[in-house]
Amino acid sequence: MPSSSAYPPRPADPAAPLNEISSVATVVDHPARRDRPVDVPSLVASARDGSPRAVARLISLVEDAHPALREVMAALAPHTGHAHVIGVTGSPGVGKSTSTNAVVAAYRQRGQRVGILAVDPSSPFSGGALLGDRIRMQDHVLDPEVYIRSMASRGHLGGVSWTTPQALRVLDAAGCDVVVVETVGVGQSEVEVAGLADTTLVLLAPGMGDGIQAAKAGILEIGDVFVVNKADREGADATVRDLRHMISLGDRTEPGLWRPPVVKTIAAKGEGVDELMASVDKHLSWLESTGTLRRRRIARAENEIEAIAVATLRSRIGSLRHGDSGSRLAADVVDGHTDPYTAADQVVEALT
Ligand SMILES: Nc1nc2c(ncn2[C@@H]2O[C@H](COP(=O)(O)OP(=O)(O)OP(=O)(O)O)[C@@H](O)[C@H]2O)c(=O)[nH]1
Ligand SMILES: [Mg+2]
Repeated sequence: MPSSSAYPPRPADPAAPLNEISSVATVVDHPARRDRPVDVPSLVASARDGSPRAVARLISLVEDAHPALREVMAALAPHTGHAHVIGVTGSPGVGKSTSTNAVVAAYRQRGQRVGILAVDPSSPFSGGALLGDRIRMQDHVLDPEVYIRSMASRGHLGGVSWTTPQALRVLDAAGCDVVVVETVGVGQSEVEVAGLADTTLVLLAPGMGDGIQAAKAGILEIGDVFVVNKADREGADATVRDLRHMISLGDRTEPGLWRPPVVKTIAAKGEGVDELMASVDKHLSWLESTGTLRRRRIARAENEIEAIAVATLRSRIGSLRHGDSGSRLAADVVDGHTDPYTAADQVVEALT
């Protein structure tokens, strides 16, 4: 796949597996699917037993914002909180999928169950991204202890902040020890997805101005471990040096704070992956020993609650809009009988 994952949204790839595309397309085209009954208890039980099909169906329910989701999340709740969530972010083509593949292989060698979530916040289709990821992560496609899933997260109900945490819950409850979230696409969404992880890996490649680029994108603040991938290319050491320098200028050098290490890798050859794993392990120990893990997760849950609450309010406002009282209020504003602030107050009152 070329690194064209940003804009415009790419069309669904006709060669991608059908169920992946249809789970997205039906949201828009066939609302009837939302009414299909779901046997939540047995679906959840199958997912907990390790059925990839059940896990996939549960994530489709998330993507579809299916009415059964409330029951699903209630059933999953007691089984969550175990998985270490690792976010992988960086510019298109920097080697996120290749690195994910290598990291997942290392976890599999430790006998851990792994989930991989490729999130594309910029596209309402997941088909195109999936094909590329499947190729890059082909080492694991047939491994029953690895769940790979691409997710579209734009198009309904509020994007990344709404869908990704819920998909993470599914994978967590399904017994994953580790979930790797790769962000496809660029921009603010990288930062957003970093907020969902316990440990965020920021990937860079050697090249002019990469460091400056990183500082600009606010990426210096979100990285827990920096990875200079493609170290087989010229300039890797300079990029490492630049990054270390910039980190040392930041405010993360106080004692007790985590000082992000910079690791050099050639993901395509698996070089440097041991060191990367050691850094990730060390970060997890730090998270646990300082109580930061719990604090981060509480902050995450706050965001998640807010996203769901906002989505709920928005959909209620939506139904109001299509009702009589909505258009009456609007007409009053147009006719000068009331002002938009007063009208909005009435809408908010009606919701609560
Ligand atoms: N030379 C070199 N190439 C690499 C290395 N790691 C990955 N690549 C290549 O870089 C290209 C992009 O790698 P991906 O892993 O797909 O990158 P990505 O960041 O996931 O890309 P998007 O998901 O499209 O943003 C592929 O052709 C890889 O084979 C490396 O260490 N050295
Ligand atoms: Mg990728």
